[in-house]
Amino acid sequence: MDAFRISDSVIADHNARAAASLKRDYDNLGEALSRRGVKIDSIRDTVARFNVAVPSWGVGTGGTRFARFAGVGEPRNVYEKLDDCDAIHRLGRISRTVSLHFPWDKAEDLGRLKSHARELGLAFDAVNSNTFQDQAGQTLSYKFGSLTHQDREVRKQAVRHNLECIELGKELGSKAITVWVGDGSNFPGQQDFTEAFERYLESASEIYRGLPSDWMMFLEHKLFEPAFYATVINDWGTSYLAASRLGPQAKCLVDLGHHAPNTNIEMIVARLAWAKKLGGFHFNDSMYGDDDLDSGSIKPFQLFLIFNELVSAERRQGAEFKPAYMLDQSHNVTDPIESLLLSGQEVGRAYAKALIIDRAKLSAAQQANDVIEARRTVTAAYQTDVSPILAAARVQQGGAADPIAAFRESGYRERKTKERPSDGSRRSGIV
Ligand code: PSV
Ligand code: MN
Repeated sequence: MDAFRISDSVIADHNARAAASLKRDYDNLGEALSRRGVKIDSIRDTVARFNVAVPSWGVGTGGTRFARFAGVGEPRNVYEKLDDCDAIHRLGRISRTVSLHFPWDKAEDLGRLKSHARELGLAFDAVNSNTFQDQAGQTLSYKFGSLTHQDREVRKQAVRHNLECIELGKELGSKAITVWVGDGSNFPGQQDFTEAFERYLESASEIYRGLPSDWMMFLEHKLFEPAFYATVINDWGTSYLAASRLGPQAKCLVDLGHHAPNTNIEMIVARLAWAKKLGGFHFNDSMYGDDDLDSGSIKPFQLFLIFNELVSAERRQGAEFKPAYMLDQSHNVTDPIESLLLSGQEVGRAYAKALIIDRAKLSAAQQANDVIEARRTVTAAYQTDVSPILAAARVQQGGAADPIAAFRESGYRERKTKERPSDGSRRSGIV
């Protein structure tokens, strides 16, 4: 049986119903923006070129440390995960790429995986390694660490896995590997901080030496969890130190959920961008810790301020500035496809709003210490409803005016529930 795919005609019918009101809203916004010196078509076209990768592990229902409540019609293998990523891109038109996680996404036949992605018009973003869990049949355990483990043999095994991820990624056309390790300690005195960091640098250099010349290695820091007392790559400073030591192909990856509460993440972004060490992002949102909630759902203003720094770096550095943008979320109580559609939309929204900031006015206000005018300039952009720009960018590329409404109209989930009867096993997500 051929897998059900959302057809162009479902999207076209949906768009036909939305066309008149979208045109009116777009024209009205265009007029308001032109009074502020902003050309709406140019913002729409810039937003249309933006890409944020979908995490393969995000299309299945996630879980917490306590439980996982499986959804219906969940993908059962990497091919079905790609099918869901295709549905997301067909409707949302902001996620042309998929970020794979090994060994979760290891396919027997890489050629088949590659051609499946090609047929769907998808490409592969950074690959992610996993040395934070033990896998079936694995010789040595990561219970006390992986790249930083005291035992050289465990470190070698973890390095080998990362090198294998690079090989798999090469086959698939990826150009980067993201390395996150959960290594650290749970109690004071458990680990020597200096020795653990030195071991990390030694292992990471071995991975770095395996990078093809056109690849990047992204180092992802995280404050805590699963290590609850001290984590080896705990913050952006440590990540920057390590990336600098490794060399120009190593850069830092900022996952929005990996900081202490109230951390000024936009400032970290500015610093790393200035140092030319900002490699990529994992977008999500959080209230407390690494909650992995939908992007823009809790702190949309922070997301906008992050994009303000990104646009500012883009203007300063031009084409040379090209971080890899990815979502990294866990969907526990929503349909993962709907969460990912909405998240792509919110990331695009933050970008569009940052693009319409009057930067000349902002800079003049900053120079003159006109605090209120500087703030008003930034918030004027934030308070503008850019929804018509996002919808027009999507429709221009064949996507849906309202992706979630179109997803529901398409009957995709109902079809997948029939096509993919659950076999009761846990296929994706983290518990
Ligand atoms: C760790 O919390 C992390 O953010 C890393 O990116 C992992 O690869 C991912 O989550 C696993 O869900
Ligand atoms: Mn992450």
